[in-house]
Amino acid sequence: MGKTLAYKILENHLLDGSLTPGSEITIKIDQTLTQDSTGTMVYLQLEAMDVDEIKTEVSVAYIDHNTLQTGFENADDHAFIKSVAKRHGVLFSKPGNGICHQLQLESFGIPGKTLLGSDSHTPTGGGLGMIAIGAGGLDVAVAMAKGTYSLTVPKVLGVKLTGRLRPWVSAKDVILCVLQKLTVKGGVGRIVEYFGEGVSTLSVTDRATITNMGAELGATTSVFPSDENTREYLRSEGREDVWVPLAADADAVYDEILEVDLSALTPLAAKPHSPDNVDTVKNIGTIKIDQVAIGSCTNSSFSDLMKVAAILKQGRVHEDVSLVISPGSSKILEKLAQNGALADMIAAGARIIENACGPCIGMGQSPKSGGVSLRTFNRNFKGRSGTKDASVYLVSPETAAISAITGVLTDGSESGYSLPEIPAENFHQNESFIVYPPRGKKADTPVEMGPNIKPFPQNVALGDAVSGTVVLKAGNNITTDDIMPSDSRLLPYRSNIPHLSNYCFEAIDKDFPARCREAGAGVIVGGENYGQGSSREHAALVPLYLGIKFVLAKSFARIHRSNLINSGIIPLVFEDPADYDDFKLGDELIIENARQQVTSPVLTVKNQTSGKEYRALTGLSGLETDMILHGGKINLIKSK
Ligand code: MIC
Ligand code: SF4
Repeated sequence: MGKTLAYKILENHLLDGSLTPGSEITIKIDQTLTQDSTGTMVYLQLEAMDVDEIKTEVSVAYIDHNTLQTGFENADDHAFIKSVAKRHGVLFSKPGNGICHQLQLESFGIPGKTLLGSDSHTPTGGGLGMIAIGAGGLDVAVAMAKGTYSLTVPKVLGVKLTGRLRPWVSAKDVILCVLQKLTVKGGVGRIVEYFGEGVSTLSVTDRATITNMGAELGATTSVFPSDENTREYLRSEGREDVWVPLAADADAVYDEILEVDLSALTPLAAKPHSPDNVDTVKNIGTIKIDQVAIGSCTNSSFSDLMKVAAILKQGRVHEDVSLVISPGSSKILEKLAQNGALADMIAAGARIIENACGPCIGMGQSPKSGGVSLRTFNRNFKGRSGTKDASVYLVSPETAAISAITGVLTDGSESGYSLPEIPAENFHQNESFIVYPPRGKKADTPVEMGPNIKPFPQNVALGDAVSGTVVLKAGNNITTDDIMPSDSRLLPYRSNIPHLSNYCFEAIDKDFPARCREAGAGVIVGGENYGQGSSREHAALVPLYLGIKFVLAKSFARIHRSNLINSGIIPLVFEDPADYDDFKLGDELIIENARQQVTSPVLTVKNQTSGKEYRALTGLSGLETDMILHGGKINLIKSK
């Protein structure tokens, strides 16, 4: 039986377990990446583990999220990360170098290698033929310390690409189409692997746009073959020597197959407030827009921005529109400056902002009240832009640029504007933004710890009985942005869990923190796909700090579920989803004989308020059970 590419790479890295969907394996991790908003926790944890020497081939610490520096907090975090990176031989990418995923692709990604990153969009590396997985910070710290990562073997969903994209239709429309078909939970428990003759029509950066937004499907990761286009991309980056050809066997068997005819696609948009709320630009109609934001780890490549410049050159930004552009990396910005494209953008009325995440994570550029914003980003969750009542649509760079000129959502193919072919360019590595500390045994250099950096909360071993009050009853598709909001106000406090705890679930229920404090011990009841979105472990650490003991939901998103377990909070799934309706705020719940019950696949939760009993699925692997028993991953590691 032929093998999928995903399983071939996993097999090459397999250290323990067998490649059977649903079972637990441990794989070797070749590379790690961190970014600053999750990175302070990662490096606090790495320091706490007292590691002698990191085990990865290359580990990079990027600064790209918290670059506003409105107070000392961000700069203190940068200094802390830099100092710990230096001790452990972790490369440090300075603020201004660009967005972690774009930079990893350009400078470090290697086909066939594994990458673990403390950011949910780490699968961007799948565009180069890597198995690149997003994880909580603690998992990344452990991957650096031990060179390993444990995961549940996903199924492989094959996406067969046929045909070729027409002008004004691009990679963003491909992934929006897949999201429309599969929804934000369609990828849970799956690796999405692209194959078919359409693959060769897509460049590496097109592929990276698609694998990047595989995160929005909830997939473990997404992967493309490594072919001549991959070689061409690596050559353009001066790294052809790392190229290897990789593909699935011709007779590979996929668990499921989805077919996408590239020729049949038209420009698409994800409407407010979910990346799977997709329709054609034509069907949505010519809605008036206030803001256009081009950039983010999804769509900030050189060719994306060259297309934008070519479109803008044919007109000027509409008088009612604010257009902001953030290039993906310093190299891209440098090249745009050299070849004149930057001048074309500025002449058309674009505002050029820093090469960083910026508006994508609400660090500036919030739209006006009730405003309509078109963004080339990957998430349009309510309030994420920093404006609660804004309507954010996710679109391709082509659709964004043409709409910035017309002032209304526009299908470029019907606009009369032309879209030239973008010639390939060669890049040189810009070393000015990277600090290379020596590799080897941990150096005895000091750790720089600013006053905003507080210790992270730690759980205690599981008790014989676990009880708590229902402090929140949440609906479906709760995001980590809902659980622990992040914007220019709160991102500077990613190293300060006590401060963040005052804002947990702020937009959904502002009384949540007070209710938790009053209850002492709390339980969250959730719907489907609880915890979708980012990898931020703050969405588990803050609830831990507020006394949450377990979460009882209809289903969980992958990374958040792992983060809960790493923190010693039990994620339980209703055996009968209809039981959800029975629970209400203030119910007193108890799991009796918890230490024994968590070791079996199903346990009993007693509602002491109603007197009823409910069956809940634990779904814990052997390792996960151990973590829950010990009160989290760090305690488990310490116990060994
Ligand atoms: C995001 O896009 O939501 C983030 C900000 O990059 C997060 C990481 C974080 O919350 O720090 C992610 O995607 O994991
Ligand atoms: Fe940064 Fe946005 Fe990408 Fe997250 S999704 S890494 S905030 S650009």
